[in-house]
Amino acid sequence: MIALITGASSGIGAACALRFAEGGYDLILTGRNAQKLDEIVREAQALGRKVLPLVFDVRDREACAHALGRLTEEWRRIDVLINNAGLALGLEPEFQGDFEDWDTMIDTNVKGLLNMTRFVVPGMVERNRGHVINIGSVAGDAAYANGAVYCATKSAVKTLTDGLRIDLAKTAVRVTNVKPGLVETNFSTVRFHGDADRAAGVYKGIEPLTGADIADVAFYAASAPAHVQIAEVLVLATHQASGSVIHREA
Ligand code: NDP
Ligand code: 8X3
Repeated sequence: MIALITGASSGIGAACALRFAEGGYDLILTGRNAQKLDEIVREAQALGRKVLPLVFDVRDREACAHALGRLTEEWRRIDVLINNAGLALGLEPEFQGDFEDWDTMIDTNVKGLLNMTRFVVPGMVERNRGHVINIGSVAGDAAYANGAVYCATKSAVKTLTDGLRIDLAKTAVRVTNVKPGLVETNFSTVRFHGDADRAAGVYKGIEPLTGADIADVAFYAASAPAHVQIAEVLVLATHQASGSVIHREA
């Protein structure tokens, strides 16, 4: 079995790579940072699996087409696509947000996910076999203060996931939206443009989820019997109740 995981060089994607490797999958791992990706490739190989790293930007449609078009017959039969690559940039009121941050979030979280879906899913339909797992977010359920554009991209992920499930209903291909809450990864450092102290504040006073917690959920969905489709899973830290209700110890 083969899983293709986007954004596998860090956080949730890296954890999914290791979980699926442990579970017996060979892996196609993607990301832009070749060095960080290589570390995960070596960890997954140490678990005895074949791993193919592909370095490209999911926003670049030509690069996606090129990378996937060059797959050998052996690697082409992708069983699970995890559309995980994504990011938030900035935390400002909608009327003051940065245009470039908005473009990057929309191009990555929405159009990048669509690029990968468009290139990988036709093969699944042809084989009448496969599973698309999109990493959405609690942020897609409702807007929270200063996060409207990121929330909108994750709301789009929900709609695109539901739409794909509808369009694939006559096939055996399954579609899942895994929606995490606070997960301690590189996410907040990226959001705050490298400000690690500000990022650490996001996880203060609460035990957040880990990438491994989310990887377990994705693996569970992929391992369900063929007639069971886990459509959507909201996964929160115990002291988080919604995108904006978080209980923190003083
Ligand atoms: P990280 O910053 O740790 O990882 C993000 C991954 O996405 C990296 O591997 C990065 O790789 C990749 N990536 C980003 N942009 C691109 C791009 N243009 N092309 C290819 N790869 C890209 O964050 P997380 O692991 O937390 O985030 C993973 C997903 O989970 C995201 O979609 C995020 O929105 C979602 N999520 C995160 C939550 C959290 O609290 N952490 C909660 C809910 C959802 P590289 O830099 O090598 O390109
Ligand atoms: C990431 C979780 O709550 O920071 O999607 O938006 S949150």
